[in-house]
Amino acid sequence: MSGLLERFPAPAVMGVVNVTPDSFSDGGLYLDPAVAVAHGVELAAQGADVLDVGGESTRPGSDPVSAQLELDRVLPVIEGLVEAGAGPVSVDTMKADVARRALEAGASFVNDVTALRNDPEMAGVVADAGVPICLMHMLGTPKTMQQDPRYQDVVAEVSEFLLEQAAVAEAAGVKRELICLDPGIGFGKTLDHNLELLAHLDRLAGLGYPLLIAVSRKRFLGAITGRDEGHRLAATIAANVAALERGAWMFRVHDVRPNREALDVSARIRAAG
Ligand code: PMM
Repeated sequence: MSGLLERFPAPAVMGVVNVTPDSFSDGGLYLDPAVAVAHGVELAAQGADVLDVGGESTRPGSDPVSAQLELDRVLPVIEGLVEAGAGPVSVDTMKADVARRALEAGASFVNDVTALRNDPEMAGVVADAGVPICLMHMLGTPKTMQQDPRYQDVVAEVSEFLLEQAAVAEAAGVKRELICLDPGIGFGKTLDHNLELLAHLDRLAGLGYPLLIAVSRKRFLGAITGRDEGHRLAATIAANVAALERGAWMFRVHDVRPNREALDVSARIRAAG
């Protein structure tokens, strides 16, 4: 089967479907499965290449949830999206059991914000299913990650971590061409850390794996613009276009259509150069 870059040509867009009461920008909006499915169908129509369904908030300070609660939230939505033909669907989870059940229900992509560190069985589940995985960098856990994060050299340390976790995945049998990396903007990073990572994304893009980036509506954009979660679209697009210019491949966003349009135009300009 083809690798990620063939399946999802750049710039690829991942639409966010959060089935949580407490995600930072859309918590509680899509707890009703029918509403979440309708939202996902709409994001697919707006040009999302993949829909990322998550049932556990990872906002700073958040507490973990049980696998059962996560399954109760995500399974009906994944099933509904697959039935509606809105896929492909990604499951945003750090638990192997949730990933396994989600894949059985029709998901075909795993997004693990702990990059296989939370659950020793995750790599095996992904390898057995033969599906793509996103490995994300996070310093600490969502509960504690924003308490004074420190690095000597954030770009080097994030790069080193991501390469180590990619090696863990490959050792477990995950195909190299199905692995993508994500620096985890906002996950144990100050404003300056986030900016440094974005400014030097070309170094991360040069590691040899496609690079996923998720800046959508995040707090660091509010720190710069003074705008709340509902008014960070222009800031999100600016950051995504800057990331595309530095070699990012997939863009995880809440607002699919405007990001899709901006990224497509920017990519065409790049290609003409
Ligand atoms: N951020 C959030 C959730 N999932 N997954 C990846 N791969 N990268 C991220 O940066 C990321 C993620 C938190 O944002 P949300 O609450 O808006 O979903």
